[in-house]
Amino acid sequence: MPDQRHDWGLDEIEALLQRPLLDLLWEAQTVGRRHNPDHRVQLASLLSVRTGGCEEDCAYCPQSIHHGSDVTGRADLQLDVEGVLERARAAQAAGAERFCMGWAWREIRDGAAFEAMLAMVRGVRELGMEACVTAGMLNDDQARRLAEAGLTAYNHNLDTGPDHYAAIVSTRRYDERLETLQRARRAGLGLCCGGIIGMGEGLRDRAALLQVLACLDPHPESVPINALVAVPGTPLEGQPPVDPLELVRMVAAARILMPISRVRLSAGREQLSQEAQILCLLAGADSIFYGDALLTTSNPSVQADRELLQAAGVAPGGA
Ligand code: SAM
Ligand code: DTB
Ligand code: SF4
Repeated sequence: MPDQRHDWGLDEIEALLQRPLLDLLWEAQTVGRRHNPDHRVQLASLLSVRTGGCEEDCAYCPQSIHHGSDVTGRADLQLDVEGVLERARAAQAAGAERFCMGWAWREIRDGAAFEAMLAMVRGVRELGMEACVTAGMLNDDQARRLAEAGLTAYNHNLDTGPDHYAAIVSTRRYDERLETLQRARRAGLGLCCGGIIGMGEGLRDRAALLQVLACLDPHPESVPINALVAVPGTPLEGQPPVDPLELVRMVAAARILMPISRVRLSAGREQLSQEAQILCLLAGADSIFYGDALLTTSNPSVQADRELLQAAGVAPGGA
């Protein structure tokens, strides 16, 4: 594809993020329409299979044992295979094409919980849905077994730029995140990898995150862009809300840099007006998380999202 590059420079991306908004939107739409002519929006539903009790100290995350947020200590909260597949069937009946499952783990461990994860992946794929798992670091054998089970993509976010990372997470290195991504890729898995804005980062950190993503070859097939949900009890609880137009810019830049990737407008939509969300769609977002909950926080209702798509005049689809 002539418009896919993997050699983006930091200054170039920073300049892109600062373009006059209407120019940025115009270019993002031009790129987006070339690859998704009807601008179909994929609906993905999310389920937390294993909630809370995580050893990592990610400053944004309510599931870390290091923070005083609500879900801490609910380490026993683990759903079983049939319960998860029931939720997947319900999500499909409501219109979702992709089912994403989360485990609050630092890394995957072998044993009954991993065997159950594989069974969940097989079950979701048998329904004809895409399946995505996010469960922390993994080894080569685990990646291979997930691929064999038919997993569509492994989600592992880089969250922010390399220089800002240590201010957000101290229990693992950026390099370890990149190694996990490489391992998933080597096993033949699709990648879902993105980040969060609103964590006190500068424009250069946002550009640096986008640079790392866009220099992956191939690009991640799926790029979630989250606005921080500032959860009480987490170290980032006092962060000011993200300016919606900053999110629009981030989505537009991701669309231009990674033309054929699915750019997912992820956490933080509840804080956005319908108009701001439509601007994000216009900027190139072609997927949303659909369903009343994200992992531990709430998401706009299914009804509100039906109204959003109706107001924008876009049809769901595009698996
Ligand atoms: N433990 C695994 C990991 O960290 O890779 C998987 C679960 S983790 C909750 C998945 C992603 O959710 C994180 O990488 C982060 O990008 C996003 N996330 C978590 N808490 C968030 C918040 N409060 N606001 C926005 N995004 C958040
Ligand atoms: C992603 O980038 N965002 C989703 C999904 N991938 C796993 C998770 C958002 C979590 C928001 C906070 C919560 O609900 O706990
Ligand atoms: Fe939360 Fe994942 Fe970090 Fe654990 S590794 S604290 S679940 S973001």
